[in-house]
Amino acid sequence: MSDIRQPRLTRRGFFKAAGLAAAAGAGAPVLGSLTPAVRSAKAADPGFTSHYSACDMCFNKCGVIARVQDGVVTKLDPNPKFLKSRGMLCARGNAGIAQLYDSDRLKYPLLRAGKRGEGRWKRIPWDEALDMAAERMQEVRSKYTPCGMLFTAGADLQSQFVSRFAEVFGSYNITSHESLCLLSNNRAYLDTFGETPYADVLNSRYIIMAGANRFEALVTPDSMDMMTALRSGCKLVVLDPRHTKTAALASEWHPIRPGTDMAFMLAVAHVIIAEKLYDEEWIREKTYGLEQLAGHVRPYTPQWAEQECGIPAQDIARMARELAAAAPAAMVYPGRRTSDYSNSTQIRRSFAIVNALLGNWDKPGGLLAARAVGLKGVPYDAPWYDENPFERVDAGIVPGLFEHDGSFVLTREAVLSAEPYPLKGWFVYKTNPMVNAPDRARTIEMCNAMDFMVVVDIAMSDTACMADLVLPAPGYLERQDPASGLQGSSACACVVQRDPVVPALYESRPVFEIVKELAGRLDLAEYFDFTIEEYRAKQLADLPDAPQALERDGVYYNPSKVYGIYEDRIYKTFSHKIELYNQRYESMGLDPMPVYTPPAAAPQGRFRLIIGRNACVTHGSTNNNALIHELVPENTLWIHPQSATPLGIRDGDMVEVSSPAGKGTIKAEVTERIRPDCVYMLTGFGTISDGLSRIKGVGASIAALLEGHYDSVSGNAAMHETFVSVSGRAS
Ligand SMILES: Nc1nc2c(c(=O)[nH]1)N[C@H]1C(S)=C(S)[C@@H](COP(=O)(O)OP(=O)(O)OC[C@H]3O[C@@H](n4cnc5c(=O)[nH]c(N)nc54)[C@H](O)[C@@H]3O)O[C@H]1N2
Ligand SMILES: Nc1nc2c(c(=O)[nH]1)N[C@H]1C(S)=C(S)[C@@H](COP(=O)(O)OP(=O)(O)OC[C@H]3O[C@@H](n4cnc5c(=O)[nH]c(N)nc54)[C@H](O)[C@@H]3O)O[C@H]1N2
Ligand code: SF4
Ligand SMILES: [Mo]
Repeated sequence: MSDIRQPRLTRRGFFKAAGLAAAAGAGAPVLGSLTPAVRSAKAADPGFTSHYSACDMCFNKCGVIARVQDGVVTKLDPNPKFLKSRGMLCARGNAGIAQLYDSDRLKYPLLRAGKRGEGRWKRIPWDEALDMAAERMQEVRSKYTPCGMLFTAGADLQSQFVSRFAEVFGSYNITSHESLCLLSNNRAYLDTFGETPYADVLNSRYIIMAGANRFEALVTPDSMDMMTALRSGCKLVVLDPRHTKTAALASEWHPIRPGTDMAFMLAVAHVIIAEKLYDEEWIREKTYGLEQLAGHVRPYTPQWAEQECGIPAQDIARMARELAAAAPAAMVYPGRRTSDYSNSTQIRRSFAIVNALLGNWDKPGGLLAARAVGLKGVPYDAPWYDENPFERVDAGIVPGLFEHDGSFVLTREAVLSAEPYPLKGWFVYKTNPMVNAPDRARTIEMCNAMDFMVVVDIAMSDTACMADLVLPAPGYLERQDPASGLQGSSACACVVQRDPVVPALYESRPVFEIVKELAGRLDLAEYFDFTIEEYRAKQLADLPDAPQALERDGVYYNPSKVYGIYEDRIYKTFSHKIELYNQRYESMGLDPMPVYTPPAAAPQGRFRLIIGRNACVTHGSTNNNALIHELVPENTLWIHPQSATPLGIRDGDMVEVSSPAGKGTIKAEVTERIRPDCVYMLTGFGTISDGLSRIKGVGASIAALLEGHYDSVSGNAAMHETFVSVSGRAS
């Protein structure tokens, strides 16, 4: 762990930090033991140590310097040497202390004492908890084969240990949060460029951002680089049914009709091809299928697209020309979350195709290939279990399922139907499907279908409160994590790791230790016969300079090639070129080029429910944080005045929202920042767990309203396919 020199804390700075921590730690034993008198005495002599870490308040992993005073973390600062976040921490990053010292933290293992979900628990010792978990998992394994256990792990540096455990236990039923996130986007780019891209926002001259919100849905370094790019003259066009903060700062905003982005992109491709705005040499050398694409997009004129997406034809044609003039330092931003529609893969293919046509690839200002980080994998050979079924439980339903991530929505259906075989045990680590998967009622049924469900979390999340056994985990400031390679487009290819800044609080234990203990009890100890220290040494074996850099700077940079990576490389596609036309799709019976079908029209009197982020909130995991709660205390239903007025709904009224999946009561926010045919609400409210003291029952749960649609190619959740009705209600 690094102990780096920092300027001495000023009196004012100390009080600010102490106040922050005190606000965060109401009731927490560590801070509680510091009386105000002790605090001011310390202010006169502010001795503290500083420690590098990586923020975990979202997946971005921004570099952090934690101040520790008398064993207490008093402040989190950004690591100025961490280029991926351009030396910044966001509001959630600053609120990390409130997570560490939250009085709602899980403190010891809890065994269900009442009915499932009832919230009655019995404290048990760790040994008993681990013995029982191993025994119950063994029962599932012998009754239903090893594949009868499902393992679900969220975005985390230790999730690889959960996957490793699942595989040696013998189950290939592993799902990640990714099938609720960006898998259809990944599918589309893999099937066009052979890999998923990073966006060189910093050097771009023209960006079309459709269905992404970089000034609220923060992705580093893109969110910061977008500001810099705009100041240096980059043009940003935003297509979004909502007037987001990104739309507000953009050069142009078009409130596109939801579900019609493909119409826009096909028309852009039409103009580029009809006016020969592409580089012929690029097309000839690097791409496959221009002729087929030219024929395909001929009918998709801007005039046609205007009827579909509502953006004027002359604007579409102008944007196509402007994008082409700026190419290759230009892009249709690839976006991330594509949990939009049941044809999301094909929608995102249309984005990828426009980038491919213009050669916005592997050059400054365009989309970039992954850079070499140099971190080594730590392979292992999982044992073979003869009794196992042939495939994952969600296999064979969609053609483009990712073998290692699966589809949460399809897995849930398999659990409920017990087809093709029963799944009766569930190990959940650091992910919260009760809040983040669509159709909460189905997720509750899924929990109820389990013989045994264990959740490892830092808080009594809605998912944890449905479990049989809940195990308390330490947060990122309390644990040692393996090294992780991060990509930050042209900013960096780097490695970070974590060491405990303070010892783990209460009885919390990291999931690495949990699976190691379970492996020991299940005769699988040989697969976990290492420490994290040893694991890291293997990961860093090819990077001799890394340990010293990590110690000195908190981050190691690999000076690997940024541009021109594909100059002497073939593409990992069927044709070994960038695929405008996808032959593999054709052989699988899929459209080799995206074919437009209009989105379903809203039934009379109903609205399309759309989802999206707030810069201060991460999904469902920070809403209950004491500091963030002050900024975002509840969610509201955005509804346009044209829609609200005929329903007699005024700003601030309580309204009832209902869909075929469920209903909720929420405060209306009557605003022109959304199209009249849509309504919007933030995720993570309307929770049911007693353990979330600040937000239980506050606002409405969007997960309870969303229906469980999925993308027909990748199986990714399709969260924009639900129509809701809204009615006024006396407050
Ligand atoms: N503060 C914060 N930052 C985050 C996260 C967080 O939870 N909080 N989460 C992180 C994660 S995991 C991810 S995946 C990314 C997600 O990053 P984004 O994908 O950029 O995030 P969203 O807010 O989901 O943005 C989707 C936008 O699409 C709009 N939209 C809905 N339907 C349509 C449509 O049909 N067409 C178009 N053009 N637009 C549409 C919505 O109004 C919304 O503004 O954010 C990351 N950053
Ligand atoms: N309605 C709606 N649903 C969505 C989205 C949306 O925008 N709207 N976005 C989708 C997207 S893009 C994504 S990526 C997913 C994300 O979905 P999830 O993976 O469920 O993400 P989080 O809500 O961040 O849940 C993280 C869980 O981990 C716990 N946790 C936090 N830190 C720690 C820790 O250090 N250790 C342990 N053991 N637990 C910890 C939290 O308490 C929480 O229960 O949600 C998807 N679902
Ligand atoms: S974007 Fe914010 S919450 Fe996410 S890692 Fe960075 S500082 Fe932490
Ligand atoms: Mo995500």
